[in-house]
Amino acid sequence: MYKLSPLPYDFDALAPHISEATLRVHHGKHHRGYVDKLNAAVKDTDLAGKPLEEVIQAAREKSDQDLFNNAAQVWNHDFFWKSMSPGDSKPSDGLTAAIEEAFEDMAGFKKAFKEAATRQFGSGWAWLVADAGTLELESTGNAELPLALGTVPLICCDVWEHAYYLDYQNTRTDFVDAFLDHLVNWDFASENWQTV
Ligand code: MN3
Repeated sequence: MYKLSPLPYDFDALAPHISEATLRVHHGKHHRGYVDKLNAAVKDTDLAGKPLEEVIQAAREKSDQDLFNNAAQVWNHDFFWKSMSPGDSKPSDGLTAAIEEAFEDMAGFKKAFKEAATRQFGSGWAWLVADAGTLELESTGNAELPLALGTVPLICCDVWEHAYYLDYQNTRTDFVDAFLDHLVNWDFASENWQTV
């Protein structure tokens, strides 16, 4: 059985940037729904109990879109919760240097990430990834994720409407600004950068 990972902080910890009401429905209904559907889909199959990454890969190989969507959305949400933290954090020296090389400075990074998050039409995700030691931005639709693309994700932002509608209604850009200015867990991003 796959489990719903607990949030790494309290439900009210990201307020006012993300409200307790949003986190409760996003984690307790949306994320839980993907976990439940994943468990139902792999029950009594040889994929039951396999690492999530293997399930995602197997679903892709056999073009099982339903299984892919639920497995990938569980992975994406686990990663998204870890991409945020309530406290102030800063990128490591190494990651700062990589940001300056790729985007000139932190303002350049934020501008580029915001573009990646807003050009994704409809539901999806924005990712800061490392590709062969260079930072890049990716946008993916629906449940799609960078795992199979050979890049290493450092952080992601959920840009499905359910991530921001209660707090920001239709203004995704305001949500992404709040994510970039107040919520990014740079300790997590820096740890992921170290594995590249
Ligand atoms: Mn979501």
